[in-house]
Amino acid sequence: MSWEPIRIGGRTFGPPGPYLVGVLNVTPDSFSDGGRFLGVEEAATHALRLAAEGADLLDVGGESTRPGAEPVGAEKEAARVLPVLERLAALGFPLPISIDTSKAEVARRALGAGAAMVNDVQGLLDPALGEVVAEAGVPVVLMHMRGTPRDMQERACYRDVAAEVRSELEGALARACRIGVDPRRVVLDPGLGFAKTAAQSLEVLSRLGEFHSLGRPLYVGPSRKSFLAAATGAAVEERLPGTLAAVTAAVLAGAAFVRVHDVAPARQAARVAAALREAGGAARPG
Ligand code: PMM
Repeated sequence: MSWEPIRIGGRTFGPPGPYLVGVLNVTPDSFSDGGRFLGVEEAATHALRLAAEGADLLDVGGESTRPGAEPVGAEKEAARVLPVLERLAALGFPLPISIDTSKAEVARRALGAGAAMVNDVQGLLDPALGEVVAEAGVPVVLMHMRGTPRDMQERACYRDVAAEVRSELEGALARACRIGVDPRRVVLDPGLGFAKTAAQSLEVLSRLGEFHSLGRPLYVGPSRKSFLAAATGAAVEERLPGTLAAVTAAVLAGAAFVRVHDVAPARQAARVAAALREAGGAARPG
């Protein structure tokens, strides 16, 4: 669970965490909040609310990654996120911001508009994005998935899901290093719900401790996802309790960052889980 502190936008994020990443989707079609924050003012107001609720970071995305989502072009994606980043900069937004994108052009422009980190659900599959990250010297989240949001669920085929996701993340880290990304700036995410069935996402979360041997801080995004409904059948707007159970499990297993839509309740759950972890009430991850 030990990792070197990582600098994000002038702040230091050291072990053990957990740090709360608030989600701001400026998309018409994200699965749980699509269309809610399309206007720049609504988006900025929501970002300020997430900060006031205790987020440590803000993750801004302009392309939906829900299963089956249609891809959007770089121009359209940039046109959604840049005005929001500019507005947040003008307001003196207090938290570092990551840009959730797999496109080099969007990342480059977002970093120019004040983003301090890149969050790539494709794990730097596109070397051009790797070059942007390496050149800017910013931290990056490499998330595991297979294929694209359009076809990823067809690729949810594993003999040992946790071992294979771990080894593919190791490959993504090596790929990033070859492009020139400093491994000390890399955060790794097993990608709950991406190219995984509900049972596979649950297994990856329950075996998160196995990912510490990668030597990097771990980031997880369970918020409102459909794997939470496997046990309960809860509709997307009813998944907060399930999300908090998953946040608790992730923090007990040593997650450094948890990405959530509902920051205030998740922060309370994460703090209790962290206190339990500290108290030795949980199995210590390896
Ligand atoms: N999940 C979503 C989008 N981006 N990024 C990372 N690193 N990890 C995730 O689990 C993740 C992500 C999908 O959720 P959303 O549509 O609610 O943003």
